[in-house]
Amino acid sequence: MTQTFTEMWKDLAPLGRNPRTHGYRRYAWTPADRDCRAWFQAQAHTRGLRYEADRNGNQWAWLGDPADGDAVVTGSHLDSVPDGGAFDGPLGVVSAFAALDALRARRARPVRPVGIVNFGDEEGARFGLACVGSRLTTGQLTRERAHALTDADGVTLARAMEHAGQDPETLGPDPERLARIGAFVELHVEQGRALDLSGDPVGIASAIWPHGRWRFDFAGEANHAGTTRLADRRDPMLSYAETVLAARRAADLTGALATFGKVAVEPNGVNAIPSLVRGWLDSRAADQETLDTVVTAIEEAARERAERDGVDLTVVRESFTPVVEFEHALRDELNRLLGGAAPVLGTGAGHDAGILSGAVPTAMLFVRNPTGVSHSPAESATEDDCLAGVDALTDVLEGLACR
Ligand code: HGY
Ligand code: MN
Ligand code: MN
Repeated sequence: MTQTFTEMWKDLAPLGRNPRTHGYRRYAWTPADRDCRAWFQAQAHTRGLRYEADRNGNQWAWLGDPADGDAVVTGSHLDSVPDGGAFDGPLGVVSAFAALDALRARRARPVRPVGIVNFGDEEGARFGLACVGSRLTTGQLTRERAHALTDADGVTLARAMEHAGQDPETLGPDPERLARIGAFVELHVEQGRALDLSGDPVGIASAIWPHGRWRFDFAGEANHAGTTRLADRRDPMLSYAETVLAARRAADLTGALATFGKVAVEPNGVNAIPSLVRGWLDSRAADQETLDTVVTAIEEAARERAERDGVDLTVVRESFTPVVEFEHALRDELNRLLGGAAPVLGTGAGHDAGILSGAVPTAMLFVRNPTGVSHSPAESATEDDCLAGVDALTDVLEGLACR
């Protein structure tokens, strides 16, 4: 039996949810990820869709034959950040299945293949790099680099994939698959309050801010916390702390965003001065120049302080996504299909749609988030708004695929 939006949502809800925090921990190639993938495959099967798992960890469900080309694809991702919310990613996948059901209920006849996708490892919560499935597909991430990605326990992505029964040797660009896609539309919960403020349940994306992740390694000297004179210390925690404050100041001054949200300390003992503090900077800005300015300012502040502390600093840019301006023709077409009144919004959040945008015409729909909170268990959207999102996506699929 085909499930409704609400039934699918209920079915998916317990998978990978931590009982203590109520947040999701759906990391790539873990049992929670496997359960989400099984859920996707089952949804494809109950609808009689053609199911494929590709070489790069993405799942596809097809109405019609993708080999016919010029396909209209929708979907998002099912993985999460550490203790993420229920909506970021899954809303786009569940809405995709529900919209396809609605298309069928309308007796709309697609003249183009319609695909639903679950992109693998969008958040990069386990291996540190976001949008792994879509980056591999477009060639923005090489197999060699992917193989070397390592989680916090030292497990490589290649090992984790093998463990999950996926062959890591076949990772790599998939131009044939991309060539079959005529349009990709990702529906996503809004990760801000623009729609709440404008009073609209659904909006359309204009652009994604340029953004990236930088790893700051502060290397000092481990020593006894009770016997080492302050003057004799080479304490990387001090350099790190100053850098976090400098990041906030630089972001404030430039109108950019800069966040240290993840930190690792060695040896991580209460009574030991750390030998190493490793902090990850996530920074985003409306334009490239501002992003360069803020990251340079943070790095300069970090170097200055590290020198004073006798600490060695290495900064590595682990990932970067340039500004994405979604294709205007497709964006305008979506606007027309939705009655011409949907607000058009930019976003600071990254998405597989952004990665794909260099290879295929891509657009995004946003569904109102009443608090704007995201990447947290408090992330939310009302059921009415979710259903409005499904309606909008159905109109878009009908308009694009059923002419
Ligand atoms: O981090 C991001 O912007 C996205 O949600 N992956
Ligand atoms: Mn996210
Ligand atoms: Mn997302």
